[in-house]
Amino acid sequence: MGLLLSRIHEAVMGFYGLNARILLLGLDAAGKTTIIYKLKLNETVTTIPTIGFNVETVEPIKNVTFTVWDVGGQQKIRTLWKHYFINTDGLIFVVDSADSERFIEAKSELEAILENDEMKGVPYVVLANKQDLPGARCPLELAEELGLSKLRGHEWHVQGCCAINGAGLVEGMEKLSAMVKLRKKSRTF
Ligand code: G3D
Ligand code: MG
Repeated sequence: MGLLLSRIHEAVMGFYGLNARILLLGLDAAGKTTIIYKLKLNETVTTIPTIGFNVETVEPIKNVTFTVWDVGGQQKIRTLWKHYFINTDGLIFVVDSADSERFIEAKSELEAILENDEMKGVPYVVLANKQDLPGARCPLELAEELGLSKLRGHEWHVQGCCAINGAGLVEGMEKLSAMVKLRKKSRTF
């Protein structure tokens, strides 16, 4: 295994012992599938098609499961989300940093997710993906565009990344596992 891949693998292992359930969401074409493949979890991705809604689950590595789907546009199916939100420990929200035309859409989808009762207090990492593309907004600019500092009630972090070469994915996973651990710890007391 290459050095980068083994580091990514280790970052996922950082969740070890936690029984963590992680959601990986974002608009279509943000880069979710590419990220999952980069995480080397691709061998057993199962797609479960629901009406207008494809949910991908990834075979757990140790105790960490990833559930992936495209959000956006379909108001009606949002009522289905909550079934997948139950017992979520962390959220990874992927954004195409070069697609500024869809920032407003991404922002409202992220807000809709975080407002769900099942997502109360769940920490999240926004992956500012496609940093390699010309015109990509840097992570801080993206955080500003999405109004992240105004969203209350969640620990969060914004991480620049390039899913194609894997840059930034380790850091993003490490941040998320640290936040998930902290929250789990605080809830056991
Ligand atoms: P999704 O699963 O969120 O819908 P995908 O998104 O993972 O299918 O990615 C959508 C397209 O964006 C793919 O291109 C993919 O290669 C590309 N992509 C993903 N991450 C990056 C990145 O970091 N940089 C660049 N330049 N492209 C990226 P195609 O051409 O296959 O549609
Ligand atoms: Mg996909």
